[in-house]
Amino acid sequence: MIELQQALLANMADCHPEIVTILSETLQAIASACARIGDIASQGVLADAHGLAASHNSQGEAQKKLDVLADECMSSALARCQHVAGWASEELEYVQASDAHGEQAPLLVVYDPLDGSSNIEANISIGTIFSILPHRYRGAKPGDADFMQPGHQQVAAGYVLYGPATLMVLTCRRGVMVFTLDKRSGLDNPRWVLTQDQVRIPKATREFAINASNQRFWEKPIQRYIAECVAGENGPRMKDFNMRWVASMVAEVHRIMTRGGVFLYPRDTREPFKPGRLRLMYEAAPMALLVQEAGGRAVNGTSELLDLLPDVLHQKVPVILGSKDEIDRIVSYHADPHENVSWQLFKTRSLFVQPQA
Ligand code: FDP
Repeated sequence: MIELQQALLANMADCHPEIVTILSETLQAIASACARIGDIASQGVLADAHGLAASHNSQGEAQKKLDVLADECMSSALARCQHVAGWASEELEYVQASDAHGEQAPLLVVYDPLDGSSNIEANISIGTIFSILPHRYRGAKPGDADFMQPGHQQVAAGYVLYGPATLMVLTCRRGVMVFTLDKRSGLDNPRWVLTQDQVRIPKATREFAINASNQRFWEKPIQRYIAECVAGENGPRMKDFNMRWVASMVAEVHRIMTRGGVFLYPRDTREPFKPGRLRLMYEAAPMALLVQEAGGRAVNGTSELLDLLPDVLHQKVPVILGSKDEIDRIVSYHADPHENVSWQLFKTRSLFVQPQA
């Protein structure tokens, strides 16, 4: 059985040994924090991890107790890691610079500690998403500007899925690996066993995931794509499709990693100044890197998610990702000038930026 450290050594065999050590120790710190989050999540009510906390996050959204506990697990692990100069969390308003390592450490970490919060009390799969970026301007503690890097600068990215099994899906830009947590190994030295290597997302699929209750707010290219899927054998696609919606992006992406599919949280007209629901840095960019490394594609409709430069820390974007043939098709619908005049207006850059409070 190959464990995390050994698997990382083999995966990064072409890298300088110092880089391998830095990345491997950082990923092990994150993996240990996630083992702890998974343990708290699995205790549920017994760990007082259900229900609302008495606080709100930076976006003014009510925080769940598990959001707060998960964030504490991640931030305390990162504060101890000598390779991490700073971190940004979906749950925190500002970036955090490491007291001890902020000036010299080579890495920045961005994370969503608890994805799919609405699933907690229903005991449905939830997850953690993380992204590792270079700390380019060493000698000073990192601030917001240091984190504003496009997704293609990521050194590594991954997610942990707290489902029937706890899985970590990881890329160091050399394909995608899946590790399964051996829950009997305990929390002091959790054992993550490599259970799949070089994951490939099938190019073709007959499955899509979208929150269909928002249909009336979608733009025309998405209306067209979903209508054609739903029309099945009788429509222009001449084949039947299946639909799934877990309401946890980690679980949706993992299903796509397992058997292909398309996940869409598109731009909609509910809140024009919030172009999408998902965050670029905490959710979209790390998932895009994983999907691309597994042979899939991830876009906002017209552009690759990995090319988007964040304007603000908590920027939201439309997310459309998964099996390549379907994403190519959806992009072509967005490019069709007859499809959607309002879409062309939306492409004005100023509308992508959320006004600051
Ligand atoms: P959540 O807010 O519950 O953490 O992060 C956003 C997210 O979950 C995604 O994981 C999920 O795909 C989506 O929101 C669920 O949105 P709906 O409430 O529209 O279903």
